[in-house]
Amino acid sequence: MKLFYQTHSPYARKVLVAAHETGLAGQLEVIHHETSPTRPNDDVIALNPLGKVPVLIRDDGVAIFDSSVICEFLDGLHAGRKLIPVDGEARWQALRLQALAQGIADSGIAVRWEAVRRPEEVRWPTMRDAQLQKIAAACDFIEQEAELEGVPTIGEIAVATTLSWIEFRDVYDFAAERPRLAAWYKSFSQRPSMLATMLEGDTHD
Ligand SMILES: N[C@@H](CCC(=O)N[C@@H](CS)C(=O)NCC(=O)O)C(=O)O
Repeated sequence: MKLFYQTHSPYARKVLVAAHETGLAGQLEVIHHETSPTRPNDDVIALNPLGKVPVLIRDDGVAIFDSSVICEFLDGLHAGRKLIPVDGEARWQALRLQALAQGIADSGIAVRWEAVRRPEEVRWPTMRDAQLQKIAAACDFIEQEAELEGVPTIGEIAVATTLSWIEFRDVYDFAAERPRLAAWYKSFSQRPSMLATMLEGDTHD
């Protein structure tokens, strides 16, 4: 299988960490692609009309996206412990945590548009601050309510990879005054799956 990836994408890293955690990483040919709404990548658009990575090209040639769908597909390919619990409350907790992490990443990207990516004259600080507020509220929720410890699910993988990007791009200091989240993140970051998939590179608009 081929994975259209980006070395500085939180969503792409989530997929690759999930592949490492499930023992499937060796079956993926990882191909870096730069993407941006302002610089369409025709190779990516040919597979995903939204022009976004990650995209997984299955062995039968069919392209799968987005990151959450790819993770679910990969989770069906192995016989080990499932990253997405098959049923019960654990399933909904994991999927809700993943949704929260996706929302943090989406807001983080919106913050970067207003802070650095848009031409200066069309940046809107009110929107930047509103998106930062969402990130802060989501991090508070995780600090207070999420069950982070224990065997990692797709929820923890999504939170860790999103926070790694928030840290990498210096979007928001999520560790300040959130000791539980900070300690968990530090420990999770030492997992082999995380160490094998460090973020790198610049955004090109
Ligand atoms: N919901 C998607 C988001 C993917 C996404 O936004 N990817 C970014 C890279 S971090 C991208 O390719 N952006 C290009 C664009 O917005 O045109 C997922 O979870 O895979």
